[in-house]
Amino acid sequence: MILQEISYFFKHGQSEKVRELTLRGMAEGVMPSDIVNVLTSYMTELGIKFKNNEIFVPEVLIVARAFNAAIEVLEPIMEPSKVYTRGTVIIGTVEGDLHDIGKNLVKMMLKGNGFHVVDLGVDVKPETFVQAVITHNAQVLAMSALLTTTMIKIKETIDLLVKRGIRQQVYVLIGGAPVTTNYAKEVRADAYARDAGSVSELLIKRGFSKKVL
Ligand code: B1M
Repeated sequence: MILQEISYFFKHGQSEKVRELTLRGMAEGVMPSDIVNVLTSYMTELGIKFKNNEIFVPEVLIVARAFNAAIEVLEPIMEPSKVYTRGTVIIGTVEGDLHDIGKNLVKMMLKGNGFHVVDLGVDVKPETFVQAVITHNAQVLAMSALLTTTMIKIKETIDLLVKRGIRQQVYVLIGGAPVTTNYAKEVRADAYARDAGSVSELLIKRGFSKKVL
């Protein structure tokens, strides 16, 4: 019932209602993943309408805000243990790109799986990513790109890591709708993850294991 209510208000872009119902859902023991599934399945529908010019940027933006309102409630619940970390991840959406829903989901999953995450937000310049890797001595750099026109920024960031001589120190993980395994190979990223759920699994398989703080 509560999932249906969340779905209804989400489709109508009512952020406050979505926030309130997500809080209520948590109190009533609803699984966070069930709420995320309700939200993401509608985002796919929305994408088709957007592509077909049935809805426009303002409507999409309103729903995106409602999505992030739910994630803000769910994120602290997914906070990692205070006694261990699997490493530091720098995350952001590449320069020129304002899409942050997928990136926020990836962040939430990483945190929930014990990674320390530094979120640089959206429209992140290659230089900013590289500086953050150095400043935080990060083990992983996670870049999200949703536009075919901004994917190139992933390559530019990796090239800059090479130029600064730190490419080997950081594991580069990329994702986002237009990104593929082949693209990851082409730009010499270490890995591509198809969805937020597979990111932590992939990193843990690659040896990012728990370190006691
Ligand atoms: Co934009 N947009 N948008 N948009 N938008 C797309 C991406 C588009 C495919 C829509 C379409 O035409 N069908 C299209 C891109 C076409 C292309 O390049 N091939 C598009 C366009 C064209 C644009 C504008 C140019 C439109 C315009 O202004 N005329 C403009 C660009 C603005 C900019 O960024 N500079 C624009 C604007 C916007 C809004 C601001 C209105 C809004 C974003 C709001 C926000 O994010 N806060 C928006 C939205 C919401 C979308 C759609 C509808 C939904 C994206 C989304 O959030 N999906 C999208 C259509 C679509 O994707 N179906 C579309 C839900 C989310 C959970 O999925 O982000 O794919 P996604 O994340 C997935 C995976 O990709 C993966 O995990 C998630 C699932 O678990 N993932 C990673 C993502 N990042 C990852 C990183 C990883 C690993 C996995 O490791 C690091």
